[in-house]
Amino acid sequence: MLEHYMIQGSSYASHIDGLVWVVLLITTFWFLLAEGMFFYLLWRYREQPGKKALYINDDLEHAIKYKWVEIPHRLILICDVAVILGAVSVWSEVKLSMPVTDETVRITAQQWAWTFRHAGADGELDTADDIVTVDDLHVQLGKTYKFELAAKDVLHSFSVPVFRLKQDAIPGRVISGWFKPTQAGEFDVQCAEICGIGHGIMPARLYVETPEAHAEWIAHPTHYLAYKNK
Ligand SMILES: [Cu+2]
Repeated sequence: MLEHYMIQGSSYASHIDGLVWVVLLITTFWFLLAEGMFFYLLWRYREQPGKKALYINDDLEHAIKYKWVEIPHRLILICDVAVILGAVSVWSEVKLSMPVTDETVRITAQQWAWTFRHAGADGELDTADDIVTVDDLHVQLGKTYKFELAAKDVLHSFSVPVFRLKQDAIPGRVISGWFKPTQAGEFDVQCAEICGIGHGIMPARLYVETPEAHAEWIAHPTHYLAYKNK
């Protein structure tokens, strides 16, 4: 389902993609320019009868050095600063800030399954109507979720490609983060940290549902239901 990976399914997915595009365009531009110049010079100054090769050391004329080394160097530094500013701004939005959230979902990773504790009808965790599932995460389109990610045994990584979200789960720690789904549908979740022999069979499904469909699921939860009303 490769086309799923093109879907920008969260509020910040397009910001992360934008950053990747900026890096790709900048590096492609400089790569093509540098390689183009390299091959042009190879061709232009190839062996020619009667012409002796010059030995050139670091003692270049200042003007040549400025033109070929310092100008590109400064231009690339400007590109670096642009990438760093973009990266810091996206990192701070996705990882360092916690917006006002509507609901919390608790995610527990273990060898080799994901357990999701959903708030249920009251929107509150740790109450009687929580819905606990294994390998199925149900969220409502447009709601902002806080997640609390834990690992029972070893390192795992909660990866949701359509959200452009990836977060390590570390034993002994509860790591908070957030996401806001913006596309309804059924998507992949995959453990993205080698966590033992069953690592490759540690996927889960993400269901992003319209408010009506989500309310319907809360009323009649299906899919690997672990327990309800407990
Ligand atoms: Cu894992």
